[in-house]
Amino acid sequence: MTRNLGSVEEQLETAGRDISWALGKLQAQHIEVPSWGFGDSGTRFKVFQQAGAPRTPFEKIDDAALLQSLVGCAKSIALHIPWDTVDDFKALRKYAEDRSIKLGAINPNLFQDDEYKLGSICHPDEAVRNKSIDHLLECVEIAKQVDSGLLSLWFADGTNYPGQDNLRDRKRRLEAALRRVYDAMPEGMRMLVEYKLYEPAFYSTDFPDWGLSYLVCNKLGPQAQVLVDLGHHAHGVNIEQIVAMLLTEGRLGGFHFNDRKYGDDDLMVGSVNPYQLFLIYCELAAAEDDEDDAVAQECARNVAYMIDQAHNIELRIPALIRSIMNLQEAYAKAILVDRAALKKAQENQDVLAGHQALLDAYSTDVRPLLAETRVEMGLGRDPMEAYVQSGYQQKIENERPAGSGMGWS
Ligand code: PSV
Ligand code: MN
Repeated sequence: MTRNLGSVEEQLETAGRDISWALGKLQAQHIEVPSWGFGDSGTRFKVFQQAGAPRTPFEKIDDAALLQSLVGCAKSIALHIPWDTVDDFKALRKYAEDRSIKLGAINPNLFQDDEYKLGSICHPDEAVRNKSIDHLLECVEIAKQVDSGLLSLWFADGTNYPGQDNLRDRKRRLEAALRRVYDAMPEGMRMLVEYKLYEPAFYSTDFPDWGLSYLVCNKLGPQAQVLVDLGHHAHGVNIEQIVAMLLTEGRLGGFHFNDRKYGDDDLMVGSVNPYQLFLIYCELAAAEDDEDDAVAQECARNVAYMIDQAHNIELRIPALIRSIMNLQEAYAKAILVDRAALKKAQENQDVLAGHQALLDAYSTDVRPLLAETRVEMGLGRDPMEAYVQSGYQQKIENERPAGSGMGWS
């Protein structure tokens, strides 16, 4: 078969790899989509309603299935409970599996009830803490029913004012609560603990950074790992270094992919800072192949890659397609790094040669390689174009008028 892959072939040869190796790697890439990414969402100023927004969790699965039929790597969908609560989770699972979709991470929601004004598992009132623990335990049960191995936790807990609560007591409360939940998890289930420096609390956040998440996971046991949401850091933080550190400790559990300019903007991943995304994937791709670091290798091979985005002004399914294409490009560039040259440069203390090894991969146009990957998987070369041709947007806009969708309110 003749292929015209441009500079990719050259870069692969330089890196000592061949095309079938690259195609194998790219076909194995997996990205989970969030159920909430399909629905209406907004800022604290306005929720914009789109025609075509899904009205039930089943319709979210329909959208995920259509997306998967175009991209081939979005095999699972994360659920948010109670946003995606149904009477019969086994039926939801069957509905998904009939459409070749797996139900993915279960995300408890501990931030929307009035009782949670001062927090959930860190709340000063034991009754509120117990209510939140019950919800977490319910989510462990749901995860079992839908055959999901992931409980993905984010807490809006924190304080707005100095003196509002005792910071050390709050830490003790969260540790006690998570111990109960951890102990209820079956073998094989993982708890992913997300952190975020601020918002909605403005003075202190109970899980403010990877340090606290790591510390708590370490105390809980091997089934607890850290979740890195790209939008949850202060400006200038070196996220790829956090990724590298967590990999060496075997505690990198997963990602919430998105991008931002200012805060937790939940923009499409790779839309603002594609170079950072590439550098993150460089750490992951290197660890995946690192036979000399068994802990990092095992950890990298089990990372849960999930998108966590809100599409407020753009069409949602195309926005998710664009996000997935950006993730594919970042990963494809990362596997093209000439690691032998990189290692040699580092050993020779050649700063610029090491940097160039990364830039050579980053500058390679991987789009023809990704188009080829899709063709090998029986898909169209361009999922954006395929979406337009599918007529699905018109179909859902006709069937689901604006205002009928489910989502934030
Ligand atoms: C919080 O900002 C967060 O990143 C958590 O992952 C939530 O589950 C998600 O966004 C949706 O609100
Ligand atoms: Mn998140």
